[in-house]
Amino acid sequence: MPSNARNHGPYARHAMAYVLAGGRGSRLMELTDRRAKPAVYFGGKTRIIDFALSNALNSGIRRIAVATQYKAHSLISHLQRGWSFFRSERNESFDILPASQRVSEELWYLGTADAVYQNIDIIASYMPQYIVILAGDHVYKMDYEIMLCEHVETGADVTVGCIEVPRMEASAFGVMHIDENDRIIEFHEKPKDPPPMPGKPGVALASMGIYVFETKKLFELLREDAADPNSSRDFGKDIIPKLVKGGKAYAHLFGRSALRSTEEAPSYWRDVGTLDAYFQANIDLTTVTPDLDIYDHSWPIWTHSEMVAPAKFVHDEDGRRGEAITSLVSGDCIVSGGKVANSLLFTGVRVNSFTELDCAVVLPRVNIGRHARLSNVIIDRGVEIPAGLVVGEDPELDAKRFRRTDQGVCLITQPMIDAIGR
Ligand code: ADQ
Ligand code: ADP
Repeated sequence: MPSNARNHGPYARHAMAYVLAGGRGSRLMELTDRRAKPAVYFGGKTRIIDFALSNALNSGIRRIAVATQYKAHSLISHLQRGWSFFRSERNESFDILPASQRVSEELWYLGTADAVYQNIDIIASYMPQYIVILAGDHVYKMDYEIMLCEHVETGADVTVGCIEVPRMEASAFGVMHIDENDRIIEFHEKPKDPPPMPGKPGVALASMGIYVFETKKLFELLREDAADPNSSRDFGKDIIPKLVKGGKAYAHLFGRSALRSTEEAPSYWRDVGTLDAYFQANIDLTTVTPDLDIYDHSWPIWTHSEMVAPAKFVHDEDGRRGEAITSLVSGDCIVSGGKVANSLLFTGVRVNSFTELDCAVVLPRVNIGRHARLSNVIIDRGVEIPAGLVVGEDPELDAKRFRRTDQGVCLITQPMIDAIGR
C-alpha cells in the first residue's frame, strides 16, 4: 500500500505551505535596502509575498509558515497585519519563523534547506502529511492542489514545479530534463550553458523553486543533509540533485493540467528579480488585458490593506483637469490638475498641478511636486519629489542622480533626491 493511502483529496487540507522569504533580492538594488524582496510592493495594493500566500490559501491550504531572514521588519509587520486571521481551533496556523531563533542565536539559515531543517520541531507539532515549499518572491497564480494530486499519484519523493523559459534566461534557474512520464532525469542548478528542451532549441525547462514532499520523507532528507559536511544545505544545490539521482523526482508542468481552471493561461510566472523586470511586470498591469488578471474574483490576492478614502481626481485652481488614463490608481490618491498615463499609483500618492507622469510605478505615500515631469520611473515609498523635477529626458543626468538601468528605467529613492544639488 502506498504511504499516502491514508488521505483522499483534497490534499491541501493535509498540507502545510512553507514559504521561504529570507532572500535579499540584491538585483532590486535600493528597493531592497530596507526590506526583503518578498516585502516589496507589487501591483498597486499588494506585496510580492501575497501571491504565494494567496495561492496557498486559495488552494485550500490552512497551515502556513514563513521563514524570514534578511531585513525582515517590514515583511513581518505586513504578515502580522494582513495574515493573522488563521485560527487554531479550526486546525489552521500561521507561523513567522525568523532565522536565529531556533538552533543557535548566532546561526542564520545557511541555505533554503536549512531554513526548513531548523524548524522541523515546529512543523512536526502540526503533523501535516505534505509540505509545499514555496518561494516568497515570485508573482503568479497557481493551484497547488493540482501539484499535490500529481505527487500522490506518481508516488514521487519530490515533485518540482517547473515552467518553460527562454534558454538565454535559464542560467538563473535549476534546469531539468524529463521523460515521457514527467520523471526528472537530469537536473542542473543554475547552469552556465542551459541545456534546451528536446526539439525546442530556444527553450529550457526551469524549476520554479516550488517543491512538494511528504513530510516524513522531507524530514529524513533534511536530517541526512544536515549530517553531510559537504552540503550547502540548499534545495536547488543539494537536495533536488540527489533525489533526481535516486530516480523518484517528478516535474509538475505549471499551467499544463487543467483539473481546475484557475491557473492563468498562458502561464504567468515572474521572478521580478531585477529593476527592469519589476518595472515591466507592474506596467504590464496597466494594459487593457494583461496576462496577469488581478481582477479575478475566483482567485483573489489577499493582503493587508489600509483603510483609506477612495482615489480622487480634481481640477486645480486654474481649472486644469487632474486625470489618469491606462493606469491603476489606488485608494487615498489625489490627482489634482496633473496628468497620469500608463502608470501604477499605490496607496496615498499625491499628484499635484502641472505634473506629468508617464510609465511610472509609484509606491505608497509619494508626493509629486508641481511641474514635475517623470517617465520610466520607479519611485520608492514615501519619496518627496521636488517641484519641477524632470526624469526620463536626459539619460546622462538621470544616471548621475538616480539608479538608471540599461533599459532606461530610473529608480528614485529619498536619499537620491536629497543628494541632488549637494
Ligand atoms: P534561487 O532563486 O537562486 O533558486 P534561492 O536564493 O535559493 O533561490 O531562494 C529561494 C527562495 O528562498 C527565495 O524566495 C528566497 O527569498 C528564499 N531564501 C533564500 N535563502 C533563504 C534563507 N537562508 N532563509 C529563508 N529563505 C531563504 C531557486 C532554486 C532554483 C529555481 C529558482 C526559481 O534553487 O532551482 O530555479 O529558485 O526561482
Ligand atoms: P515598507 O517596506 O513597509 O514600506 P518602509 O519603506 O517604511 O517600509 O521601510 C522599510 C523598513 O525600513 C521598515 O520596516 C523599517 O525596518 C526600516 N525603516 C524605515 N524607516 C526607517 C527609519 N527612519 N529609521 C530606521 N529604519 C527605518
